[in-house]
Amino acid sequence: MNVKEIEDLFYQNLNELGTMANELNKNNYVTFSINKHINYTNVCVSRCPICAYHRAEGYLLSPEQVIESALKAIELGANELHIVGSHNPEIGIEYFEEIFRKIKERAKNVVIKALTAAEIEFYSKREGMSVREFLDRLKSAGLDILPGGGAEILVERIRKRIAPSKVTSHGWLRVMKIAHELGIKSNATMLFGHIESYRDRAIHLYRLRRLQEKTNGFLAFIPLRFHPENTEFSNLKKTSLRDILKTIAVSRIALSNFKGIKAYWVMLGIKETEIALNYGANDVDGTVMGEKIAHSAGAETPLEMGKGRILEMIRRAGKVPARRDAFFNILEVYK
Ligand code: V47
Repeated sequence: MNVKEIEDLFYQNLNELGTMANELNKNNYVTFSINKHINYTNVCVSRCPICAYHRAEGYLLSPEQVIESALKAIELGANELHIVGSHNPEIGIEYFEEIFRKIKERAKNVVIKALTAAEIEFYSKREGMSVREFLDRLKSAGLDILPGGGAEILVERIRKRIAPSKVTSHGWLRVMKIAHELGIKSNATMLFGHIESYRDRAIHLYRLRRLQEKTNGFLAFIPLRFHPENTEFSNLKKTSLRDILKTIAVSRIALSNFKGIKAYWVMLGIKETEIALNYGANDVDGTVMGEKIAHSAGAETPLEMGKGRILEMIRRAGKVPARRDAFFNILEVYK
């Protein structure tokens, strides 16, 4: 598929797109994981205009606090940790090494999904290390997967306005390519519903599809609905349900080489997520158990969802819930 073909999809009839996308999810499963999000700091030198997370009072969790929070979640059944923060110049590689190593010592089977490509670029530069060397060190300490954040829109003209001091589009894709070459899988996100056009979304999707053709290192794609509250774009309205469904459906079609298309309930909303499951999304992320980035920008969803509520949401959509691990292997099907 080329950019034009992807862009054209955005102008197609929504119901037809939904049917096409839904059919691409071969079995009727919608997956989820028992996971825990931990945001280790919000102190950030990049201060992106689209982000509200750095605006609250600054904090930095100690390695012990992160580890304690992780172990508590593991006791509650979490098998996947999602650890991300911001660009805090006080932190060095040893901070992450200590956290990953100590978590793995206590819970060797838990999967550590941590640090976006933007964070990897920032902290490796701060250390004066190459991205490869930095990732290699973190992999040895226990890092398993890179989450998909920080991608925003992989088009420089837009990026300059929404995230001017952060990793470039090329830089983001480069970190992912290196991670994949080192055997570290990753996800990819796209922040939509702000100042970008359909064409920009199409370029973003095309670039991800191309990299996936080369490396096959991506697991899931997560379209993130932009929340304008407390950001420099607070004059914008949240994008519509129609736009969410269209974007999910186009993503499923354009990224047919990705295992998962996540409807991330925290950012989409619960009702919207349920509908998205019939428009090409085949995953709802997980229990999450506490998240700060979307909620600082006005998300009204709960801070966590119990397994029971997740099963209910998936079944209401007419789908079969299946618990997965972080690599998208099915662990249990709830018939
Ligand atoms: O990187 C920032 C985005 C991301 C806002 O990989 C905003 O499994 C909406 O990446 N409104 C963090 N979004 C979330 C994320 C994620 C979530 C779930 C699963 C995975 C995964 C990754 O949130 C940031 C940024 O792109 N963001 N500000 C905002 N105002």
